Amino acid sequence: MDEYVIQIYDGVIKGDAAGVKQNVQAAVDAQVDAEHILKQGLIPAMQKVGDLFEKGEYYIPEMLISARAMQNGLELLKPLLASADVQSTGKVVLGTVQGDLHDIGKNLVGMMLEGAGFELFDLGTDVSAEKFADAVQEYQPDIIAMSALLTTTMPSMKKTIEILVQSGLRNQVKVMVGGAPVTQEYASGIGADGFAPDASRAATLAKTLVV
Ligand code: B1M
Repeated sequence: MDEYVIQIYDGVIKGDAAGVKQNVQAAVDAQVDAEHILKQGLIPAMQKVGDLFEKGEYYIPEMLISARAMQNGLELLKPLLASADVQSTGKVVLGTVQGDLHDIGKNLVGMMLEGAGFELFDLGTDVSAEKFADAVQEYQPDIIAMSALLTTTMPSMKKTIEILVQSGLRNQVKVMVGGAPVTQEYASGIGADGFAPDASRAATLAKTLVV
């Protein structure tokens, strides 16, 4: 049974999307538990990819390719995980803030979060403060994750936190921020709960925010 899982793990690290899909399907057909495939194969593999990125052995393209391979496998598992009511690591509402259309980094953060076992609600780009607040009420997430790539759109992160405070929602959700112009200092200044400089560390940070 673990033969499949080893191949899935190796496939994600190598970024072999077709191989991962094939092996996840073969494992499912062989009645390997979906949660086992996720927790012993896909999640540890993405953790390893994150480690390689943080050590400077993998770069953004390798991480993206691995994340896509992971997602190929995850898509097959999602319906099985949902019907088995498998506990996720937590729920995250993710989006690029208002006025900002950059989504490559945000998508990578989303993939790493899914790779870490989070249930993801991706609101896309150009997400207003009000839309983030509405999503907190609708999805009841543990975390709101905001990305900004433009210096001019960073204030929208502050505005979102203010709207959460005004609507009485701030205490029920953690807020994490990131994106090339964002710094730890800025995050602390606007009252965010955390900042991560890259997608790998975003997944690590999210895990610490839900314990
Ligand atoms: Co834009 N753009 N762009 N652009 N663009 C930048 C960001 C810029 C730095 C280029 C430059 O001038 N050197 C500059 C911003 C300057 C600034 O304000 N600081 C800029 C500009 C000015 C603009 C326009 C205004 C240009 C114009 O029209 N005059 C315009 C704005 C449009 C808008 O958003 N309203 C614009 C448009 C575009 C394109 C549409 C052409 C395209 C976006 C395509 C897309 O995303 N679908 C684009 C691109 C591609 C870039 C560059 C070249 C690359 C950005 C990228 O995807 N990087 C960029 C210059 C550069 O970086 N070399 C640039 C790769 C990605 C993986 O990294 O997004 O940083 P990044 O994400 C990282 C981390 O930041 C972190 O993790 C990710 C992975 O490790 N991270 C998080 C991101 N979000 C996080 C959230 C977290 C935690 C970590 O927690 C929640």
